[in-house]
Amino acid sequence: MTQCVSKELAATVKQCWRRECLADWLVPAVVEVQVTDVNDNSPVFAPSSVTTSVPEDSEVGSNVTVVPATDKDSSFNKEIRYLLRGGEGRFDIDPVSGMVSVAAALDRETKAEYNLLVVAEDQGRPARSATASLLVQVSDVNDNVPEFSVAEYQVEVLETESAGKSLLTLSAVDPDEGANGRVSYSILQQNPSSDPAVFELDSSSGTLQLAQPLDYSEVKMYSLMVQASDAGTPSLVRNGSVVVKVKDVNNNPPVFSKEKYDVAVFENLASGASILTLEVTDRDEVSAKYLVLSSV
Ligand SMILES: [Ca+2]
Ligand SMILES: [Ca+2]
Ligand SMILES: [Ca+2]
Ligand SMILES: [Ca+2]
Repeated sequence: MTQCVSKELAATVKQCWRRECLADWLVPAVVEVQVTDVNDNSPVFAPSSVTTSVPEDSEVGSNVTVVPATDKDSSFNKEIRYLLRGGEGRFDIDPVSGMVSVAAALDRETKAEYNLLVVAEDQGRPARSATASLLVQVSDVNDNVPEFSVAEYQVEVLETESAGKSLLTLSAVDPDEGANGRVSYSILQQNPSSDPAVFELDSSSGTLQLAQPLDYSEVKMYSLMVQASDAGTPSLVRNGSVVVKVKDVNNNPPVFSKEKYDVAVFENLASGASILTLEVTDRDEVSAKYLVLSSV
């Protein structure tokens, strides 16, 4: 203080002091002190780690979350601008509000979570910044229909196979999560139809079994319309088909049209002349052969 006061002024004050006139100098004054802010505080995230989830069918532009930061300085030194790092272009951030939004279509089956970094930077010179981690989990939506491994299943079965015989196992894949991807199987239609149904399908394993005996001479081929449905709400379904070919087994004897044939033949009949046509039927798909076992 002394250094700032001139020698002349100091001498005057001394003299005044001596002359007891210093009171004239003591004038009340208001001193305004302006403290200029220094950017000595970095933005602070609270909390600095956030986990949130967003449905995979969220529209582009829809809000995800805001990860706010504060800054104890004033003016530019506390004015925050937000930036986003990571996210493969799927997310955007509003630089002023810090609102994170969806920037491109999401698909949980392709990528189920994104690790993002939110950066808050004040506008001081030099600027100070802070980062927060943001984990965005993409939640499942039932957006996949179960798909059969083949469009049409084919199987051959001997007509003599008994009920309970496993014929084949259907398999449909649904990449959704939990109930949305849990597939169950059913037979919608059997052609030709029968009551009771000839086939049984295990709804959870997809195993197709024979439920009734077969008969090639009755039905040579069955065609089934099957369905795979997931347990989502609403459920998504896919139809498929199964062709079951019944294979003939020679399990029926040929049957003559008569038990006994009486025929009168002239004694002078030329050898090789035909005397009788035997009518034989066979329920199997084999041609009958004839043997003369004995002649009387
Ligand atoms: Ca600051
Ligand atoms: Ca999807
Ligand atoms: Ca599904
Ligand atoms: Ca899905």
